[in-house]
Amino acid sequence: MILFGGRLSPFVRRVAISLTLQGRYFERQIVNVLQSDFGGITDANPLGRVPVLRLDDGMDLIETSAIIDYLDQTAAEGKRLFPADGLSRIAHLQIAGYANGVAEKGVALVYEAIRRPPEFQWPDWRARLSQQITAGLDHLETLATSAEWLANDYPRGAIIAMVCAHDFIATAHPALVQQPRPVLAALSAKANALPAFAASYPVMA
Ligand SMILES: N[C@@H](CCC(=O)N[C@@H](CS)C(=O)NCC(=O)O)C(=O)O
Repeated sequence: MILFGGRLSPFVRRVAISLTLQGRYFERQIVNVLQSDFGGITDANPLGRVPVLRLDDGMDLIETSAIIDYLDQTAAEGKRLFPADGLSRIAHLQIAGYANGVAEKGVALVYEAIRRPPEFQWPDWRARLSQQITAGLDHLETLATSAEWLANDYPRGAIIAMVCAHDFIATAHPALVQQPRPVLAALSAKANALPAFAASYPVMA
């Protein structure tokens, strides 16, 4: 399999960590979608967005949650990242949903604060995005108190999503993680002690 995407993307990182923890072999192809030709990714995804996971049969999968659903549906015994069914599956998907939401707002703020030319800056919109990220992280701090690790300290999919969102905001918008969120910080520290997390820690392009 080939995973397309950059080193800053929290979504690409979620997929990379999920693949690694499931023990799957994959190649990384670094793509910068902010280039004028979308980094050449439009053959794989006409929307020009990453992550894209190219399967061994050549099929291209898009959307982080759909990609991870594929990985779970085809996982080896004991390697599922989310509960297979029931209320617990819904609860875990909801946590991942909040985490992905924080990541989405963080990506939007990257475009606003870092990529948009200074003459087109809109401070009110940036303040709104920052407020949403802050509120989202505060909510994740509450949700993280019930984070469940599997045997051998194998993190579940919801933990991967929370840590990817937290670490992305810490990298791209450090001012928004100044206020203490000790549970989330401890979760991130524990996860990043694992090679799958450490090797994919976000890097500003
Ligand atoms: N909902 C999508 C979001 C993916 C996304 O926003 N990816 C960003 C990179 S972090 C991207 O490709 N942005 C380029 C664009 O949307 O033009 C997912 O979860 O996969």
